[in-house]
Amino acid sequence: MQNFQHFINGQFVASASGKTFEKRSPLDNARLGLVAEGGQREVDAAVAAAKAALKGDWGKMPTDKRVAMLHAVADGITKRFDDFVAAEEADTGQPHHVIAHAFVPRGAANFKIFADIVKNVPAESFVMDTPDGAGALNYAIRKPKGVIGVISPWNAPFLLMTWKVGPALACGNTVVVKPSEETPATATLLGEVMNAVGVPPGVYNVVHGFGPDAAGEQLTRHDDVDAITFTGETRTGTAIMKAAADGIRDVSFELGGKNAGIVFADCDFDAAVEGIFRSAFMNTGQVCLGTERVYVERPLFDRFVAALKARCEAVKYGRPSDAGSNYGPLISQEHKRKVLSYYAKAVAEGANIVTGGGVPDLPGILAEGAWVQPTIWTGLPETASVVREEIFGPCCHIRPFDSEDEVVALANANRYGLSTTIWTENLKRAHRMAAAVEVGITWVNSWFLRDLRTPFGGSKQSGIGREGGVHSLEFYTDLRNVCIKL
Ligand code: NAD
Ligand code: 6OD
Repeated sequence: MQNFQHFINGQFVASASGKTFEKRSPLDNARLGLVAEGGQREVDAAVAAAKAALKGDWGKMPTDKRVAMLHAVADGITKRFDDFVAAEEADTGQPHHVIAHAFVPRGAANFKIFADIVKNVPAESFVMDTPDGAGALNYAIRKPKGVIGVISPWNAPFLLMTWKVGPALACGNTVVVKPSEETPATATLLGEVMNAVGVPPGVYNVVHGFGPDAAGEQLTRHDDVDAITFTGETRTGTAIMKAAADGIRDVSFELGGKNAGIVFADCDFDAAVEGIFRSAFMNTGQVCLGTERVYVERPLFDRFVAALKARCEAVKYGRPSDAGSNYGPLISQEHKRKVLSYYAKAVAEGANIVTGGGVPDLPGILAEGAWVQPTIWTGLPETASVVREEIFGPCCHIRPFDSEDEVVALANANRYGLSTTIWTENLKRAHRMAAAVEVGITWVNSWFLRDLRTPFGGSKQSGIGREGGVHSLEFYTDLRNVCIKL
């Protein structure tokens, strides 16, 4: 049993109310620990600490020293790599290789890369003419925005939280993080690294708790929070945007997706099957970039469906520590109920179930966990709820198509616009398709291949703004112009 406390002003503290909530394992529903349940008092204390730190050593720190400190944070994560991996595995139950090769290393990289970007990106300047002929010089300076409220989800908790905290701190801000109530572990552990490498108190704060009418909402409504960066459901984004309207606070939103995977008959077949398998089923389908809608050019359709089915039926359920296990549970019993309700809806809507559609038969205590089968459907109209709505589970609907125009129209006929993955060996077609799909991120012959210097975010109802590279600086700094008459 582990207790997770808030991290406020460099100290681990319980809630003033003494309130806690349980964290249960997704693997077997065992109680893992108790999490301090924050409320207004903890949010007030964390925001006050973050505001004070802006005036203290952190606010006065030269950029070079701040950059070096963030490199030390990254190194501190790497030094405690096994602890971070174990913490993330306990919180999410996901396979060891996903966490150890993707999520935790990315957490460390988020500190290094944005520190380097801040150090190396020049500010713009313009020399202008003036009537007296002497001219004037304009130059821009970037200042931190202030206290950033970070609200993060549970699906890749460490990667997604540090993806915001890294650039926010690199730009000289301070942060108050409200991690998902489902995944308290890595945000808490990061507090230990912050202290170990000498990050001043108040720069990084964590308040645990729930969202609506609780710590999350209280953070987004706090007068001294200068901007809010949020990753999570589109519906939650709507609530946060309303809260941010009071005080005209800036928001950056990475929201839901119902992404299309598009497979042309000229693709590298094995690579496409493997790519779509990853995009639909990695992390048990709990990836915003996942492809719950798959469109396959008709000549390849039957072969592709059969190959993906075989791939799904070969997954190895198990604990992260079990040798060879490559498929984990959903995050919680609540999410399992949601996903299974969609599995039932698919049946009611007349789907052909190619594989899955239920709960696997697992031995012993694992039967108590949040496991569901990887599931493929065919035969549904685009109006079916499982084809239109984000499920955020290990499932996809596959539909044949006959032309580029048709598949573009199908892919775009959705309120979300986060990402697409396109599989084709025809380069001209790849360019045409990438320009035609209404999404923030297109991958061709790949998926979730990330270069942190690139813009990342969603179109339509999948988000507001872009983060990544210099785009993160746009959100996390206040860009000011200075005009000097020469
Ligand atoms: P969620 O919106 O339920 O919760 C996210 C966070 O918001 C949690 O910390 C939660 O406590 C908090 N929250 C909830 N209501 C709030 C409120 N009214 N005010 C303030 N905070 C509130 O999302 P989730 O279930 O944790 O994550 C899954 C969702 O996240 C999916 O929709 C997925 O597509 C999306 N997501 C998007 C991206 C992206 O990059 N676009 C990445 C990951 C996840
Ligand atoms: O890689 C990233 O930076 C990122 N934001 C990934 C999002 C994953 C969604 O589940």
